[in-house]
Amino acid sequence: MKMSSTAAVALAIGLVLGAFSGHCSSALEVGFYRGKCGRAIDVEEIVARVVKEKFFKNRTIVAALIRMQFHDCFVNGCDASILLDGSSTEKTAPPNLSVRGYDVIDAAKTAVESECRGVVSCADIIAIATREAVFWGGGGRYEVQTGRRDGFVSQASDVDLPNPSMSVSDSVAAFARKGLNASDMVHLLGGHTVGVAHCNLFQDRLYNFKSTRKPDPDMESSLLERLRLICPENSEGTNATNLDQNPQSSFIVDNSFYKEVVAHRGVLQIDQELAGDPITQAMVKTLASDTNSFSTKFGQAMVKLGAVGVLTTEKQGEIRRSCRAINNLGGVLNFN
Ligand code: HEM
Ligand SMILES: *[C@@H]1O[C@H](CO)[C@@H](O)[C@H](O)[C@H]1NC(C)=O
Ligand SMILES: *[C@@H]1O[C@H](CO)[C@@H](O)[C@H](O)[C@H]1NC(C)=O
Ligand SMILES: *[C@@H]1O[C@H](CO)[C@@H](O)[C@H](O)[C@H]1NC(C)=O
Ligand SMILES: CC(=O)N[C@H]1CO[C@H](CO)[C@@H](O)[C@@H]1O
Repeated sequence: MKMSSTAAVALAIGLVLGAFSGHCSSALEVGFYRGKCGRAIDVEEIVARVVKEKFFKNRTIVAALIRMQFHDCFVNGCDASILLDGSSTEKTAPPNLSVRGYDVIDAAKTAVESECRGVVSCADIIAIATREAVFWGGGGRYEVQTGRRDGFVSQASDVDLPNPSMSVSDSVAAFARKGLNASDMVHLLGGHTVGVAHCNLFQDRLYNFKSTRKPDPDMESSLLERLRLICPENSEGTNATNLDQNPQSSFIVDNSFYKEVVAHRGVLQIDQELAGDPITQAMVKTLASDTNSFSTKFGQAMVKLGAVGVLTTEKQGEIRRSCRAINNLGGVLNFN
């Protein structure tokens, strides 16, 4: 076979680039920690044990971890910046409101460090722990990618999460800025099949929707009645209710969320609009009627979310000793 000289040059460049990127190991992969802590130690298994134990004490950690991964990845990439303590870090920004599960990550990190010091990032622990939580929540098992490093930056002022009264098209645009398309968004919002929302985040829909002094006409009447009891008018809105209003399924990671919104039983405005907006309506209907495909699609979307803005080189990020602090700011001291 004779090759043109341009093709030969292109091939040579390709080989050099290939070797170079291999050397930097700049991509996530399934099983990144295999062999990195000695042959006998399975990092994912250590995290899995901790999550399982926590789950059997309190199954609300499923929702807590799913939301934590979303908030971490959406702000500044999946770099565990949401875990950093401090007076103006991401976790202090208003939309964090009740992100939970920090204790699960701390426990998993402690367990991992005791068997394999200084190797496993907090960002990867979030991803592995969330995968385990989805599994115990009934959402099936997806292969989780690892190889992230932990970031150095966490600022409340960077937090630009979508809010629940955003339109579907603005929300699609917000996801697109993170490299996630409309179908990823629809699948990820299926995360609202577990967990709770506090009244102050949807109370307008019950009493004064879009300043009409009327409830949202798109909310089914028995749900409206029920939510008005939980969230009295002019109350502070600190009560909470399940995002998935099917009582048989409120804690289960399944397609029930889509069935509920199709039946006008969505709690958040964005959830309800997903069922009616021409951009997302057909996808929502399909997911609502297909009991089996959701877990696969949700897993794939979580993997894609888990790759947003990741740090993979030594220069970009570190392996934190304590997930709550950057190493050179006392992480090592705190941990020892
Ligand atoms: C347009 C995008 C989104 C908006 C506007 C939104 C909004 C919200 C709001 C307002 C709450 C209630 C918070 C509270 O009252 O404490 C919530 C909870 C939750 N969200 Fe989202 N969310 C979005 C996307 C996502 C995505 C992509 C996921 C995961 C893949 C997710 C997972 C969750 C979970 C699991 C909860 C329950 C948390 C718990 O029970 O602790 N959300 N979301
Ligand atoms: C589980 O955790 C949630 C949220 O922190 C809390 O409200 C609930 O009471 C806990 N349930 C149990 C059984 O401990
Ligand atoms: C969105 O991205 C997914 C996964 O990367 C891909 O399979 C799908 O075709 C894309 N959908 C659209 C509507 O672009
Ligand atoms: C919280 O919800 C309960 C019903 O579940 C209701 O009786 C109570 O008034 C609500 N409290 C506040 C402060 O909204
Ligand atoms: C865990 C945590 O830091 N939560 C913060 C979330 O944001 C609110 C409002 O800004 C703070 O009061 C919480 O402390």
